[in-house]
Amino acid sequence: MSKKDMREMGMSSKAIHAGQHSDPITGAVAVPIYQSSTFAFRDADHGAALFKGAEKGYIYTRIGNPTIDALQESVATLENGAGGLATASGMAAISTVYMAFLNAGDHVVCGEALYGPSRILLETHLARFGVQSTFVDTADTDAVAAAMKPNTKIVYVETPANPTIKITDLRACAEIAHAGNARLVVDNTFMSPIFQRPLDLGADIVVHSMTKFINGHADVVAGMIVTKTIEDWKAIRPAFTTFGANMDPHQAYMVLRGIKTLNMRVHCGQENAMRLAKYLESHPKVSWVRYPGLESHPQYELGKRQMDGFGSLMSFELKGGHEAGKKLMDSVELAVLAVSLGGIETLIQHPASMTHAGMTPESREIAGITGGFVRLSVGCETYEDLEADFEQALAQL
Ligand code: LCS
Repeated sequence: MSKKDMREMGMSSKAIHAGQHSDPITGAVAVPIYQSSTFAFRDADHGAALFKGAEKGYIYTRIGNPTIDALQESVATLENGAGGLATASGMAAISTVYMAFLNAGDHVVCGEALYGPSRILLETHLARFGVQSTFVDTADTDAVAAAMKPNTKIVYVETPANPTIKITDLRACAEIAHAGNARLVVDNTFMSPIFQRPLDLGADIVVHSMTKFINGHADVVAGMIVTKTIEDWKAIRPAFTTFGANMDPHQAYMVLRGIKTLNMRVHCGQENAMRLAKYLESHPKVSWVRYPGLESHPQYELGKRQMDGFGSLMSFELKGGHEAGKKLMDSVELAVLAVSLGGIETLIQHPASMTHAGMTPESREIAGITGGFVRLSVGCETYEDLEADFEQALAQL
């Protein structure tokens, strides 16, 4: 099937088939793991032609590998992008985009509440190289516009954001970024391409922690960059290969295996999340629940407009504060107390003492991450078992 035909298919067909062609030599249906660091040249002329780019082929796995290529094509097709670059981790994807496009003296507008290290990367590390950043609530598009400077090169947005589940208007942010000659980079980890395709909404680059939904089985750390244009893909590649952000072929094989069931998993998780969000919202020990599928979400209408689903991530606040937050962590039995998210299993964590403990207390307060704040990634277990687990755990508070 040609690449063009695949792009016209439904999401499940894409997830199962895009990039995952039968092996031309053996007919293997599953993409083989080309676990080789280097590739032999037929002769000196062949080697020279590959280096010159006059002939297509493989040289060295940091630069290209057939198993990794299959995954790049798979995710780029799902995201409607021109090309993908698979990285060792989600953080490697984000830092590679920055390394490719930023120079000393440039400026980034970034969401104030997002995955902790994504902020620390700018605040602590890129600042050492003369890159300035302004952190704003990107759900407030006026604040994004006000933060733009003549030297702003990137607007970086996570939507829904980790862990506040705030939603950012991607079309509006794309317009603001482009009016200032900057690129809009979107972390699409929380939605996966099944529920949100930022490139279709005007973004220039999507990054993923594929550690989460795309792989989905809590057994791989991996990332991906997808560009809207082939020019941006070519512009990122030198930083990608030189800084060494590439993944390993075995990692690529694992993610290719996981991605086949992406569509089913995210729909199953969403169904459980919707029911559990309603249950938690009506529970007397819970002050509020933030889930994009609840009409009580302040940006419910925006979410419905720009997303094809609501996902399975939510946050909620316990009335009992920090102590209740920690007690709930120790009381759940089926939900697993662990960081990360987007796996087939339900994961729960306490951001104030775990993922977002590295933020200053002031930044946490601005972001609304209180002591009683809980983040929940709902998996694909039998719903009744999940509700029963929360029933018994909340009874212990
Ligand atoms: N982007 C988002 C939205 C994330 O949630 C994470 C990791 C990353 C990027 C980084 O990806 P990694 O390098 O780990 O593949 N989020 C985590 C979390 O919330 N708990 O543990 C990891």
